[in-house]
Amino acid sequence: MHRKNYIRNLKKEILELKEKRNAVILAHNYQRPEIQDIADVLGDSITLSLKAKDTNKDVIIYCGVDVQADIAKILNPEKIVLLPDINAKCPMALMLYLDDLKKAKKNNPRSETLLYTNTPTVMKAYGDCLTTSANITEVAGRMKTDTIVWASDIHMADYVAEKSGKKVIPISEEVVCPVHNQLSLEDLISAMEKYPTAEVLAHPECLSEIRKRARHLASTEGILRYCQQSDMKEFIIATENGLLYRLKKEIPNKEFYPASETAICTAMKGITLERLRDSLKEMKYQIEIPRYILDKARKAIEKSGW
Ligand code: CIZ
Ligand code: SF4
Repeated sequence: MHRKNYIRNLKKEILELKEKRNAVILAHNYQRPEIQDIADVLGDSITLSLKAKDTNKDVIIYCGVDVQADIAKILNPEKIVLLPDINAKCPMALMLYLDDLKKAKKNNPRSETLLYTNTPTVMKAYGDCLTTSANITEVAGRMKTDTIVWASDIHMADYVAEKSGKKVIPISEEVVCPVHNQLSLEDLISAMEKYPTAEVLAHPECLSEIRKRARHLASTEGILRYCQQSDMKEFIIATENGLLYRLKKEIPNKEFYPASETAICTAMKGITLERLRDSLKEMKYQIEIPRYILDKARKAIEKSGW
């Protein structure tokens, strides 16, 4: 079959199955273009989580990584939540160990613990608060202690310390998002030389030397809003490159350039149209979370104010 017809039929099949299952398709801003095109809702993890919490559909298909899909289940446990790719595991979350968290809590008994969305779900039973990149300053500000134990990316630890004025103690000095961590200053400088009139926008998971050169730091949704409202016409984007597709599509009168051609998260890209179709067809892979984790994680989210 001609490729175009094949894709058209595949999309038709997905839309029919979506109706049949009474499902909603949520897709992260780092997803492949064809997944973004077929999704009902696009967003960063907090946008998608809140959508999952409020949906009246029976099934939530989460096109993102496992630990984010788990949040959808935590916020709306009565629904069936499906992750179309069993291997969509955030490599940064896999760098975190529960033992390190327990040790850090023991060594800092008077500090509250803040966890990033992209941490193993079992850990979420041990955190006081839970945050995404979009609301991290706000959540850190709500916490009662001036010292915070932090489970996740070390660059985000610096970022939240700068923004909140609190002392932030990462549970491990080795945890980074490999996608943002490989985005080098050399890459950024060469993009800035190539596009001298473009404004630089970066995700807080970037290295400090990148963050310092950015006009604005935000989650992917925050970057999108900034570009919509700005008078500027050209932007260099320092985050996973899936966002560029959405920016170009939704803001066609402006220009967007990647800070690095290699900022691609393979865990996010494992979700394809075929896997999305199979997920709806066979109702796989269903997210299941033990009750004790689910209840504690939901409390941490409520305490965090989202
Ligand atoms: O919080 C998220 O969704 C992440 C990991 C990236 C972003 O800012 O969209
Ligand atoms: Fe994890 Fe980084 Fe990929 Fe996001 S971009 S899913 S934080 S590895």
